[in-house]
Amino acid sequence: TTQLLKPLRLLLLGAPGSGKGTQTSRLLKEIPQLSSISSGDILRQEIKSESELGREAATYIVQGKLLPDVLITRLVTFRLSALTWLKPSAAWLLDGFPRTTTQALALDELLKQHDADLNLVVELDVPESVILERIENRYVHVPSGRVYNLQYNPPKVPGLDDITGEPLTKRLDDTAQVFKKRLEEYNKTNEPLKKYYERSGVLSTISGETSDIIFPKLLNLITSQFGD
Ligand code: G5P
Ligand code: MG
Repeated sequence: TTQLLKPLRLLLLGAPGSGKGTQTSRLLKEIPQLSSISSGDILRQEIKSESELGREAATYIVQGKLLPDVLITRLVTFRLSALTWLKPSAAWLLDGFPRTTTQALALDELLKQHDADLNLVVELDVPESVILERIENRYVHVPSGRVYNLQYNPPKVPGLDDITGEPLTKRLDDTAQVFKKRLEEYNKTNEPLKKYYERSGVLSTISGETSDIIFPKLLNLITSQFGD
């Protein structure tokens, strides 16, 4: 495992299917000090529990559209504030939020009030051509956010989560048609968001066709800046 000497506050960017969730679970395993929040996982849990918010979120998600900034920002910052994440010493990573510059500004504002900041933003750059197949073979365990792929990392028992033995499900938005829409949304919002983080000097890009290629590069980047 890896020890951090400085608190890492990382945001992972990347197209749908680029491996944000996959890299998140590997980092959590490798760096015990880290916690994570995934906006998509939170929304899928809300949908599963049939909350009012979940019902509203589902109307956007099934169309591959982003939720309104106000709604998602309220949801994620509420979770951030409920944890001890706003202490300057906390080390954490975000997957899927912020996704627009409006969301980025709102998060920065909140962090600034607590003398904290995002200190690393990493874009996972994976060719679109290899992503679609991943999505069609993806199964998820909603309560934990664990992701599987029937070829790449299949569950030990078909259809069941490795840890809890609970059933896996398909995501509502993992069809070829909705995926296309999600990619379009990503391509629209990602450039301005990247520019925003480029200006504050925290943006890095890691390219690779597989998560196995990307992970060591990502870990290297983190240890060179935050490790011993
Ligand atoms: P999400 O949930 O944030 P996306 O679209 O950003 O969803 P997604 O699809 O969750 O991202 P990922 O996390 O980047 O992709 O990828 P992953 O799950 O780790 O990997 C994909 C699959 O490939 C898995 O099956 C994995 O096992 C497999 N895999 C990984 N690596 C490899 C490899 O090297 N090789 C192979 N063969 N397979 C591999 O957002 C969903 C929706 O929620 C709303 C929006 O509606 C959004 O569309 N939302 C927001 N709306 C507004 N603002 C926000 N901030 C929002 N956040 C969420
Ligand atoms: Mg994900």
